[in-house]
Amino acid sequence: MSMRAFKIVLIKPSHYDANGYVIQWWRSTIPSNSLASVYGLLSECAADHVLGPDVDIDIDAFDECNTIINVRRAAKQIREAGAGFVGLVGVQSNQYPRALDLARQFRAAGVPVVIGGFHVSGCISMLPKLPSDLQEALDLGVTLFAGEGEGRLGDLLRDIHAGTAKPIYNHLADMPEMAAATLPILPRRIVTRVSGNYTSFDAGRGCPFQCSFCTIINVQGRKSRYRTPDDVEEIVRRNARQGVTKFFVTDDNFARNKNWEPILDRLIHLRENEGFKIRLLLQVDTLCHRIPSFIEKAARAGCNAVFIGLENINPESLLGTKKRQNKIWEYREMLQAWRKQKVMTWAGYILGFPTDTPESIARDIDIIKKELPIDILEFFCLTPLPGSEDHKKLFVKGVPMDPDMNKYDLEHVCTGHAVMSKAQWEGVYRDAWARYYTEEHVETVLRRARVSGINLSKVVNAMIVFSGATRIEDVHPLQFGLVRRKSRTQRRQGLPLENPLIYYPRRVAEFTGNVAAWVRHARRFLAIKKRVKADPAAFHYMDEALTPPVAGEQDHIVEAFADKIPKTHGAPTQQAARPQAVAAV
Ligand code: B12
Ligand code: SF4
Repeated sequence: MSMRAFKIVLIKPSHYDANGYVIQWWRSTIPSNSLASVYGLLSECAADHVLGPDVDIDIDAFDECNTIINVRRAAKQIREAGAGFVGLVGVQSNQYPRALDLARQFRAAGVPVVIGGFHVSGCISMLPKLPSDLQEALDLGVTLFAGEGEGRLGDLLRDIHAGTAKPIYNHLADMPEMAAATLPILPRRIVTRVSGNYTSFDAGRGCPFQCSFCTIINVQGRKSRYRTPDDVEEIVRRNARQGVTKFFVTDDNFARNKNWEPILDRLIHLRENEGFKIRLLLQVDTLCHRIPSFIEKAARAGCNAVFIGLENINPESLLGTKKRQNKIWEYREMLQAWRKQKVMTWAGYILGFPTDTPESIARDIDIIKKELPIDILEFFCLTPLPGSEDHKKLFVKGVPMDPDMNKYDLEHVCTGHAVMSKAQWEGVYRDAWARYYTEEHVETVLRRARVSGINLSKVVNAMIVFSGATRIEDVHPLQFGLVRRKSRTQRRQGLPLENPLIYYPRRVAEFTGNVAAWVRHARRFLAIKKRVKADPAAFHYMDEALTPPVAGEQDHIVEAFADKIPKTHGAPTQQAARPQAVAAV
């Protein structure tokens, strides 16, 4: 039988920096689970010969965060194969302008293009009409894929192969079950482009909560869906066979995964009885410490860093966004429970809730530093992300929002604020990083790590990256990688290509300047680490954040917000804020 070819090129687009250059690195730091998922689904289609026994499906996958895409070569490969398409994968709103620029080039070369991910799904799920940027894609002849791919990609491939692909595939009304869903696995050659050879998988999707700034509930639904422990074990075993044992579990809240315990038990078994060197990065909520054995088992299963959706410490702000599940009076106990298991804690903090002012934010960061034993804190601007309730409300009311989706990366201010001007809000974002990562606080965090037995190198390295990424590279740490790459020829549509004689000398100066800044910055933090390591007193360090809460006594953090704590079940009884407690921070 003579074989025909069908070539698929998957690209996870990055996004543009302030000068219109693609943000990409020699090595990225966080793997793309969307790429792993879609690659897994298409590999299954290839193995099942969904286009017939005589059609050979060949798939390439690239994460643009760590690879410069050669558009001409990819288009040529598809044309030479005689059939195929480019899939732009997991496209978030901030990546959509870049995706559209790539799509434009591929369409000009006559190649079919499909775009999937949160921007397409979020807009189609929430907005009363198609926004102009999605319409622009349709006008280019691009296919939009809304909803999840599990169980649907065979039909899509058959349509593309037959030349009958529809403009829009909308599967949002029908969420696929995760039990026995296809496994998200990338080949080792793609995983090794991520620093530390981390890969990822989602053990579940959907979230029962209702935060108004969140897109997840409107795209993946409020009903939680889970992979089986068998499938998770298989993901780990198959990755381990190719030498990959470090995983970012991308569930927005693994603590609410119904199968968390059997999954962790399997991983514990693999580590303790079969010698797997598993490392896990988990995302959890602020109430996870209430689940018996959860934290202990997570640590035994290899979790050495955990991301906690703290979002804010002001109960009024949390309530305003329907984040009712965050109970600030339990934060310290929860953080201490992770420290007891020697797990590094990493929390996200959102700036720009309606009641926030520059002064209140500065005060809140100081409270956190003094009273909560968090290691890494990262900041975001509250952003009306397409797909969220916040975005829908503003869109429907016609409230001005920045039309440039490239800025919806949570580092830019995209809409107005009740109290702060745009400049104030932007200033607050910049200052927040500097306010948290002072040398004095780096030392405090390292002393806390020393006394808690948390790996000092891991903490200091993370602090170097999180405090330096925005200042030195002007990118959020979640977009950071090792050694910035900048292709002169891959510039945002509408911006001119710069003269090489001007571009390259400037680029060399910028690159060497940044390397020198990183070296200086790292040296300062490493000197602090050396000092803490050499100090025997560090083993007996104690401060308010490390002091276990005493039953019946109220924390300062609770006192500071006493009048804002809603009367909900389990909340501490309201008392007037003690003036000296507020003054102390
Ligand atoms: C893991 C994660 C990351 C990781 C990795 C990214 C990734 N996509 O894997 C990291 C840490 C890098 C990251 C960073 C950011 N993230 Co993020 N991230 C997530 C998270 C938690 C999981 C992503 C995931 O794996 N989902 C599961 C996959 C399988 O779903 P999916 O991408 O939708 O893909 C399915 C379908 O859409 C479809 N599909 C997707 N692509 C394609 C392509 C084709 C051709 C087809 C046919 C089908 C198809 O099939 C897939 C399988 O079913 C999501 C929340 C969530 N629950 O999804 C947020 C989320 C995607 N992130 C978000 C944001 C805002 C960011 C940041 C901008 C903010 C920040 N500073 O944190 C940065 C930006 C970084 C950058 N510019 O690259 C938002 C995006 C919202 C929006 N409207 O854009 C989300 C939804 C969270 C939220 N706050 O609401 N993120
Ligand atoms: S922000 Fe987190 S907790 Fe809130 S609805 Fe979204 S996924 Fe759930």
